[in-house]
Amino acid sequence: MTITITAFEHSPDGGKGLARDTRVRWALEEVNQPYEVRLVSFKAMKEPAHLALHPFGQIPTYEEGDLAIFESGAIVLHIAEHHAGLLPANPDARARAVMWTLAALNTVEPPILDLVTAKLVERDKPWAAERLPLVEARIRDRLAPLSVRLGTSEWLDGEFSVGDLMMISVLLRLKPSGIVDEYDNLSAYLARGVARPAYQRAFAAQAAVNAT
Ligand SMILES: N[C@@H](CCC(=O)N[C@@H](CS)C(=O)NCC(=O)O)C(=O)O
Repeated sequence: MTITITAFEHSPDGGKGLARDTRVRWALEEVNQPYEVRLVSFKAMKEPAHLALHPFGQIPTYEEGDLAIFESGAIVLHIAEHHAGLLPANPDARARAVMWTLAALNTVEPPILDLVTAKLVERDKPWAAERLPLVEARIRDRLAPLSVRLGTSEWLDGEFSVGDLMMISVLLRLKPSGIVDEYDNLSAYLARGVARPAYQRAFAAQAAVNAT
């Protein structure tokens, strides 16, 4: 069955790979599944056809046969559950891979999104300069323990898993801020992630869309 995902017709980041279709593309590349992409404009995302797929009018979505789902975490976990390569066989290790996926989305990503909002949406507000250090401090509150837990390991829990894929995807949004580079092991972790051939293919595919 054909897998179809949605992505921005013109990504606001101009193809830096920060839109959330990249993590879905990466998961599909890791498990060697071909996929098609339906590009949507900001206008089309808020129209009935897309809203039927995604009630919040966002990307990414994932369609395969009768299945249509949204939320990048749900999509990536679905891919990991149905194809070998992103979840360990051992049940306890699988549970931990899911745990890291949710930790990336629920614990690490929120303050990072706050920083994006603070820099892009709120930068003209009179209180913006005062708020920024608070937002950055909340990010460091997450990165410091993450760095301790990763230690000298290659990945978060043994073999590379969907948990690493999501954590690295989330941390990549911090690259422009330089904050992640304050933690040598996290910086090296990101470098290992983006060096994976599957990530490279996913990045190139989304960059190609945005180059046109
Ligand atoms: N929690 C959702 C967030 C989806 C999301 O924010 N998508 C962004 C692109 S990365 C979007 O569609 N933004 C346009 C909008 O919200 O109108 C997920 O992980 O899939």
